[in-house]
Amino acid sequence: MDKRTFLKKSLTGMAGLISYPLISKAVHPEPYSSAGISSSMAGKYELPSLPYAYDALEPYIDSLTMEIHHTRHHAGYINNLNNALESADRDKPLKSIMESISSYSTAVRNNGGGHFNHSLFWEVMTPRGSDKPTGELLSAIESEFGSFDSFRDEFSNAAATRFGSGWAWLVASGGKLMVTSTPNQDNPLMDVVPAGERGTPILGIDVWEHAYYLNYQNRRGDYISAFWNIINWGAVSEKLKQA
Ligand code: MN3
Repeated sequence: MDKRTFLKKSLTGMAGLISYPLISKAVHPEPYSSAGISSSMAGKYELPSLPYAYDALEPYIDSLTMEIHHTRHHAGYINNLNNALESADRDKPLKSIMESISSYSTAVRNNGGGHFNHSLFWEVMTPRGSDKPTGELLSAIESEFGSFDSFRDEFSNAAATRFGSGWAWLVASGGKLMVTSTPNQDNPLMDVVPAGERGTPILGIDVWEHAYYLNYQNRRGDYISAFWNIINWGAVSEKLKQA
């Protein structure tokens, strides 16, 4: 193969790779709120559209990870949740199911948690992340943790030290803020979580390997550091107000 043919082949190969994420670049104009997740008229939960394109969070989270995470993992939890819920529970808001999760099956706990957690996760990220919150949220963080940097360290540490699969959270509870982490797809709304760690999650990071492995492999710490560039502090502030 001469140099020109080689170059041409390489570029064609690259074009194939580059065009792949563009297939599903649809952006949903309407933001949604994880706080108000309900099933549709048909009594089925549906996959919410992302409020940004799959490649919008690059280079911090790559397009292919976002697409697989949304269309396969999140969609899978929703499908399993729809199959696991008894018909009498289909009209209940997801939040109220979370709050009494001890009376549901393990399948509802894992998949209902998966649906709630991922809906929140998409919502608290943005391609236009700022490095810090402002206003009431910043004051609340500073009064609780001493400084924004201390909060950032505590949250990052909770995410880094969660053994195996799970989530780290910033939680509003009784007018206070705290950092917690939960295993699997549990979250701080669930009545199976220790009482002192229960509350309304207002920020969360998914530390399951599927959330970062394609780009970061075993470097969970690098993924956690990158997350701070894409936090939607406006959405987190809104959740604090509603908590
Ligand atoms: Mn996930």
